Amino acid sequence: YACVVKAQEYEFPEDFQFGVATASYQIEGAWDHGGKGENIWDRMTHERSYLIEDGSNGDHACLSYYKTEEDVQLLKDLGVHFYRFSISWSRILPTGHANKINQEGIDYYNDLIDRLIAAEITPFITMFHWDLPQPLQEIGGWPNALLADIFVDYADVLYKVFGDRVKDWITFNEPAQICEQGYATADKAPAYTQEGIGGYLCAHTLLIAHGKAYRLYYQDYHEEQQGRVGITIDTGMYMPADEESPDDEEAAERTIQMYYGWHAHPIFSADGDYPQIMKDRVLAKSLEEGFPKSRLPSFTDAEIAMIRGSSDFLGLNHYTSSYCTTIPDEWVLQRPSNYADIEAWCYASPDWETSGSSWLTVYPEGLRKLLIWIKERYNNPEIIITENGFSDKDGSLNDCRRVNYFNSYLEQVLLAIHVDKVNVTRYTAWSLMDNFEWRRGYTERFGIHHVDFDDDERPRTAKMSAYVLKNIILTKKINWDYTPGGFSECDW
Ligand code: PNW
Repeated sequence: YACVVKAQEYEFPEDFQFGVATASYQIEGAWDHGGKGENIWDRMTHERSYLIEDGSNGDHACLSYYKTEEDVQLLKDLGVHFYRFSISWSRILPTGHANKINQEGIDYYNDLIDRLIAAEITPFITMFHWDLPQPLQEIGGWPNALLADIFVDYADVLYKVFGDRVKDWITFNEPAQICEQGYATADKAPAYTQEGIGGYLCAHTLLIAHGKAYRLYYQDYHEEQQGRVGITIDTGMYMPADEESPDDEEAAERTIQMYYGWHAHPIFSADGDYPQIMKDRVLAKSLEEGFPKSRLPSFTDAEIAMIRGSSDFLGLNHYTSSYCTTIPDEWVLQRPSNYADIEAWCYASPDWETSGSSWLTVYPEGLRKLLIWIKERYNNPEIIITENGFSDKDGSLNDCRRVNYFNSYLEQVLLAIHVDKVNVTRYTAWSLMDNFEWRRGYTERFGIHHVDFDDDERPRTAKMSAYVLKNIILTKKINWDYTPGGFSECDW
């Protein structure tokens, strides 16, 4: 409680920046308009709609492709410093390859970028937020190592056409979701189930692709454009179930190293490469299983050096936390998988508030602990929180539970900045508006603006949380007593 009182006295630093995020497939719609090619989410939702909770898709989503002016107005009304959005690869390069550029796609993003800049809102671009061009899936998708160079060709086009005005780039959004869920556990497109293998191959390609895209920027563009390139990696905070137990301590550390360090260690650690514990464990398990070598691919020394340090900031997506302990023997999977390689059991405390998403429970202190963990392990990098947010199912405008989430997580950011001296420079709320929540379709809402998906016009309406964030941006403080006009008071 003392901490909470203190947090309320702290202010966000003068140059601290706030923004909101979205992703192309989740909001744009116009899936086959404007010369756009097909991507893996189009294909999966159309051919296997049973994989989506409500059988829906992003064909129309929030119709943001047609609503640039209106969306920029929402951002202006919020007073955000930046807008994090992603580019649909197949809108720029319909086949995925850089031989044919779709000018209509370029025009769409140029218009968005220009309107943002006119409104003094910094465009913060994610190059890849999951919507891989379908033709690239047909040659294997990310587990095909050759995709790294194809991605770099795409990045080259983006720097060339938008880099005069865009200074903040994120290569990939969440390697773990793309790779483990896309190619191993089937929770994201293309929904493959190559457990213990597909995720590792995919992440290996992604890390090389990221490193090369970063090096390309510094070789050909940085001198003239003066921008920055980073990556966004997601993780929960993993904590020992029993703080006194060394076994639990190890289970938690192993989990974060093999979920988060898997992607962060090669880029942000002093030594580079995958975490030692991950290399050791996957090798041992692989040999036990009869593989001739580790299922985890290895980097050459040149690749380790190329990837190490290839990020100007550490982009962090964080939503939730869990407690970890040793997995009971009878639960250990008897087949290769990342889960079995980690061999820990992590769960949310039953005391934590739940949300509209089964995986998301509210534990604000976890964010502060995670920020400290990152600061200590990776030599105090600049951290940009690129996503943080809360879902519900009812979509209520008087969204007190979302307001509680933002207030309490932002309090922990304040404590991390002022007490722990963590270098956090930006905070991004997910999401500007309700949107297509991947396999959950439209059943879970993360927006600070409500979207009416039954109305062909997809009208947006500000929720209470939008006004509360606006007030935080304006005052640089968290005020639990603030109730915006027209809303009813929350009962804390
Ligand atoms: C993010 N987890 O993904 C994505 O970047 C967004 O596109 C998405 O809409 C948002 O979260 C809400 O789901 C994550 O289980 C999903 O830890 C789940 C987890 C992490 C990130």
